[in-house]
Amino acid sequence: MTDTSMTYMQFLLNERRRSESDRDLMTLLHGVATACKAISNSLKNGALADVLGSLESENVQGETQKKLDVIANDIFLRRCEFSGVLAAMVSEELEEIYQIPERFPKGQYVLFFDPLDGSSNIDINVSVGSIFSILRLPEVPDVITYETVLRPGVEQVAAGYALYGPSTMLVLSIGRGVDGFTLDGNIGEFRHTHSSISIPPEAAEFSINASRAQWWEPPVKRYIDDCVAGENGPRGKYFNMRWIASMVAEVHRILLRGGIFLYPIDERNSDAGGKLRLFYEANPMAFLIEQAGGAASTGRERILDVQPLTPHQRVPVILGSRDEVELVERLHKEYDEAS
Ligand code: P6P
Repeated sequence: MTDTSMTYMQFLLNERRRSESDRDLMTLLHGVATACKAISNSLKNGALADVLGSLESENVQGETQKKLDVIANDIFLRRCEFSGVLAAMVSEELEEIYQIPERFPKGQYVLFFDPLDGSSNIDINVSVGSIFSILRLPEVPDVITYETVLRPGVEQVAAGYALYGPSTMLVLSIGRGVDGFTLDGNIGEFRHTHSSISIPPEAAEFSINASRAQWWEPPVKRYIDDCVAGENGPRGKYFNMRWIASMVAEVHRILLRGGIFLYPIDERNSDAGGKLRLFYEANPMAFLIEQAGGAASTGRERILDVQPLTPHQRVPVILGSRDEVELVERLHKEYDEAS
């Protein structure tokens, strides 16, 4: 039974004592949680505040920025840059690496973040989230370049997300399992509500943008067709489908009740390498999913083993209940060997 009286900070202090975890990492994780609380506060007034709608600008992804994309990005930068533990930050909303201003001390951590994922859902009041990933640099050069931070996801020391839903939650792993915290508005603190989250190995739900079926590779089409065939098909059981178009919400559901999420490479996104970004979507979610006993793959490779080549690199993402992800990987292997 989870002790819900324990706050996020008490949890972090316990973890630091339990495992001699780095004090600086805990400082950074506190800053991230503070940023998420501030973003939650910005979101909750919705149309009552002048924060909805789009700007004229585009981000590095070529996506029209929502006002809240920029607000959330600024919140992460302001709430974390002064911590004294960061070497740099990498944001989905910034083309260049964010160098820590000279007026602040620097540290050995790099924070990657998508400040507001699923932001196309904001104007229709559907759940969105923030995703973060933390890397510890073995040494800190004077100027951090992309070559410094282009490290595989297996080197992450922590990752997590905030889910701005009916309640605001923060889900975190520092490499010793996955825990969930719910924001208590009465005290302005995240409280420990989910201990040692574990994904069921089997699934009865799949998540995919089915409007792209015409462009899928055969192994993906075979897997989805077999799920849709239900009890009378090769899987011999019914599968339900969910698609929220907010990765944080999909991953949260999968962590709590199992399932599989697929954003595969297809004919339309293959030139870009897929849709979802490696550094601040795929890697942190893969870290969490594996820490909870699931699996995360491109279909052909473990996501955490992908060697990054460019800072805003995109990859195919297939993650969730281990048995399902391994089945999709087998279908890709059979297809590739037969091709
Ligand atoms: P589509 C949101 O833009 C996002 O990056 C993920 O959060 C989400 O899973 C996916 O893209 C939705 O993609 O093609 O359905 O709009």
